Amino acid sequence: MERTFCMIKPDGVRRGLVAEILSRFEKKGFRIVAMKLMRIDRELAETHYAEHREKPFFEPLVNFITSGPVVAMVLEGPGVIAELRKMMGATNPADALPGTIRGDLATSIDENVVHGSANAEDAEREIALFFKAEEFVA
Ligand code: IDP
Ligand code: MG
Repeated sequence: MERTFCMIKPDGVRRGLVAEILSRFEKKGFRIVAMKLMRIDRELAETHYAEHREKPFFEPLVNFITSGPVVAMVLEGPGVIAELRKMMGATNPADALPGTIRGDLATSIDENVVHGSANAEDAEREIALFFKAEEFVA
């Protein structure tokens, strides 16, 4: 069964959107197989977002993602990697359609509420980066 990595970013936690977002995943039928409230340190943030290291928004992105607790999770379901990306909506909330998480709940590209792995390779890498084997339900 396919798995992906998802994170409710610090703005989502600060704004009290955790239940709203988890509710969407549960209603959709994704299985939550691991989940934790955690603080991301600088090293983890820089590794997680390594693909963006040369981008002008890298420093602000790392500052933001380490600015408060996040809810990290692993979701499981058929086609869950692409399905989650569809539910999240476009990276820039200005382009995200109504009905998507970013379309409904976010207004800024800097603080866009959720992260979801972009593809199977990223999902595998990000799951391993954030979770140990014993953190998964049987
Ligand atoms: P994604 O989160 O939809 O996969 P990515 O392109 O992987 O989007 O970018 C990672 C994160 O970096 C985005 O979610 C967003 O918070 C931030 N970001 C991406 N592009 C920009 C930008 O042009 N300006 C500011 N922040 C950006
Ligand atoms: Mg991405």
